[in-house]
Amino acid sequence: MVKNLSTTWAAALLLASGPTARAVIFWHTGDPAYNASTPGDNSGWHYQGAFYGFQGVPIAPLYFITAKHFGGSIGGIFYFHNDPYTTVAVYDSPTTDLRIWKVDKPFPTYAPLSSGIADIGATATIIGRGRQRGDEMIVSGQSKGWKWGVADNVQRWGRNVVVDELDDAFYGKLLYCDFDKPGIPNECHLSEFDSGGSMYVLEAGLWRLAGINLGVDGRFRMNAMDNPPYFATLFDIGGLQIEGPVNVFNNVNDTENDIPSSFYCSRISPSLSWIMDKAPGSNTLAMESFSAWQRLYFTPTEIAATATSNAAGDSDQDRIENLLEFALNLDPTFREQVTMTPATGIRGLPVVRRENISGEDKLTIEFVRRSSASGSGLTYTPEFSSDLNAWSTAGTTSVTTINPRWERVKVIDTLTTNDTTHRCARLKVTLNE
Ligand SMILES: [Ca+2]
Ligand SMILES: [Ca+2]
Ligand SMILES: [Ca+2]
Repeated sequence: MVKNLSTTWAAALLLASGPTARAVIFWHTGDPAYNASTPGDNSGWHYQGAFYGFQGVPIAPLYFITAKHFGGSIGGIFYFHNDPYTTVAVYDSPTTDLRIWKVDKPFPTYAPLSSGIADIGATATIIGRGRQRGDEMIVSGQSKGWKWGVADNVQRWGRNVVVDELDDAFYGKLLYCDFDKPGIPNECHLSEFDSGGSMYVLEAGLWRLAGINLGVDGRFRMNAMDNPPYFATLFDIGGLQIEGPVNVFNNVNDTENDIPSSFYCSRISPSLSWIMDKAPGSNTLAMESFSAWQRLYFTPTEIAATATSNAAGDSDQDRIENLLEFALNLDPTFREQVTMTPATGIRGLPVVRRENISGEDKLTIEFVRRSSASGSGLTYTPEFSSDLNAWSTAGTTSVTTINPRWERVKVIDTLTTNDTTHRCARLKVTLNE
């Protein structure tokens, strides 16, 4: 593949068959345990399943998507939160590295797909199970990045900014990110065994699958004596040689500015019609009941141990019961008490404020709510009180649709600061499942 940067050079790739994407690697730390648990923001982590040491993502009741290039065969087991699904059929994209597998029983829920409108320039969440960071690479006294380290198959997440789409003659339309120094918080690169892992972008209030990890730039060498060539996680390839066609190496000038290496994901949006054809039910929002949601965060063993996973449970010990984690778009496996951002928030505890409304000071309560069409079985009841004893549901309610699953609700109290000296608001959530 050829990408035009400040210099033009050819890039080879592939994160599985030989060098295919494995674990996420970071600019700012080589700690192999870093970001090996949920980011807590529902940005895709819980949709990742395990398949042959790689990953895949459920996209419809009976289908998951992954990379083609690492292989697999019918009868292979896909593990979704330790729940085994047996593959019964496979469909290969004719123009990309995407591959869809059919399984023997339905997934409880599945990932929303990106339409493509928010991909370019997005701060994406990248998830994979690839290698650790290896030895530092020094060229002419300057640090350039790191060679690949050991493979540990640990699922990690990072972030990067999607630079652009690239049309590759062999792999079709790709999204790519540059590994910048220092980049954004959690700036990451990919390596061998990250293949089949995923890129998610935030679109219309939901993190959606935008790409499947494919490959990286490389191989590299310092000069013809530097044998054999290798893959590396480089924030500056200046002064090195990069492989174009196999075994043909091109010099990259060492300029004043760093020339970052990149990683590539097979872009989902140009393949949507193929995906919907092969995976009926994909590109829709799954109906999400409490029991379906439980299986997105907990293993069958944890669900059997009901005190961990049931509505009253609080497995992450953040004092927010699972029912409220479900109702307010929180992560029941991530310990935090975050309040929703007024007017724009998509997750968090209700925000209660005193606001000046048309010249009078009143209490308001604002929260995210699962829509009645989303299958949640929840009822949300905001209430006001002057004495914590008598509670009233009276108020002026406005509802903003975020997406078909979520809406933002704001209720303005009927009383003003002239009517009462004390006023409180609360949100009651009940499950009618
Ligand atoms: Ca970057
Ligand atoms: Ca909790
Ligand atoms: Ca939590």
